Amino acid sequence: MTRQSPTRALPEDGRSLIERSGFSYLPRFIGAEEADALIAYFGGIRPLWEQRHRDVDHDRPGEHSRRLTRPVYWLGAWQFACLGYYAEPDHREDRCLRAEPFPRVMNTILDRLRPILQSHDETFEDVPNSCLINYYGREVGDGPPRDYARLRMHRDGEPGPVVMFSIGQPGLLEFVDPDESDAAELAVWTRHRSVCVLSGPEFKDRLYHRITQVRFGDEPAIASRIEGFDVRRVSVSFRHVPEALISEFDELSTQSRALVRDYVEDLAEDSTHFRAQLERSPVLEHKEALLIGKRASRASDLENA
Ligand SMILES: O=C(O)CCC(=O)C(=O)O
Repeated sequence: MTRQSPTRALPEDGRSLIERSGFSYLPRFIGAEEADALIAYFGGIRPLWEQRHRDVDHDRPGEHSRRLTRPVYWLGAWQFACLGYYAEPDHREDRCLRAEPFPRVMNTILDRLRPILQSHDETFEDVPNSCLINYYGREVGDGPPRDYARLRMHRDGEPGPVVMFSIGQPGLLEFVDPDESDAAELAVWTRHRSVCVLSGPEFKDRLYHRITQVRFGDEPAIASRIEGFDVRRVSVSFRHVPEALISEFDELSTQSRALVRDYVEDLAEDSTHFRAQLERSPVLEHKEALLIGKRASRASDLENA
């Protein structure tokens, strides 16, 4: 029997509550003051433009690399794109680096969500301990602005419900089954201060999700430390990674440490947490990295002489 291709769903405007089995959309769940505290937090950290792939072979740097569509920052456990994200059941080890804790405002909102998470999956007792902060906006500089306000179709591979906060301009969240059609089976304009919860076989396993556009507007203003980039929406997606699989820097394999070391060095410029992580490098490797750094700066001194 062939399944009928779904017709493209008209987007929900995001002003009203949506409850389906495995999906909740909760408009204005985040209080106005909580939203201000989140915006202040987003403006204080320095997100990274990560590459999807990296080459450890220094003779062919970045050969297969592609930048993510948006700058990101992880809390709890950093899942670097180049290490592959955590996904049950096969992609678990050697990919989650211990990151900074959630700020208090996030924990307060998550505490209020607990009964809703329970109603999604009463067997799942773990609380979210890793979150991805996505900055959507456009690059502004000398040329015409390039809009990066989108996120490719994907599924999140961590076990249990996923929670997503939306701050800023409405983003169009679409759910699709690529085996059936490219048409969205459900589309919602996720508005400022709203929360979505996804769980179960339909919304976590069968359907993929993506952000296809973000509206323009001035309020609320979202400042960021990303150079040459105007942010108009930030989302935070919370997940749970088994605690035993969150590694300190020195517990990652040598290969993984080599792939992410320069990101961790960038993060360490602003973060005592990541400075402490770097200090955990095996002593020889740390000395080697310092030597490479010295050699590189000597080379650039010569070039600039
Ligand atoms: O921006 C959003 O609302 C979706 C975020 C998301 O799908 C993710 O971080 O995995």
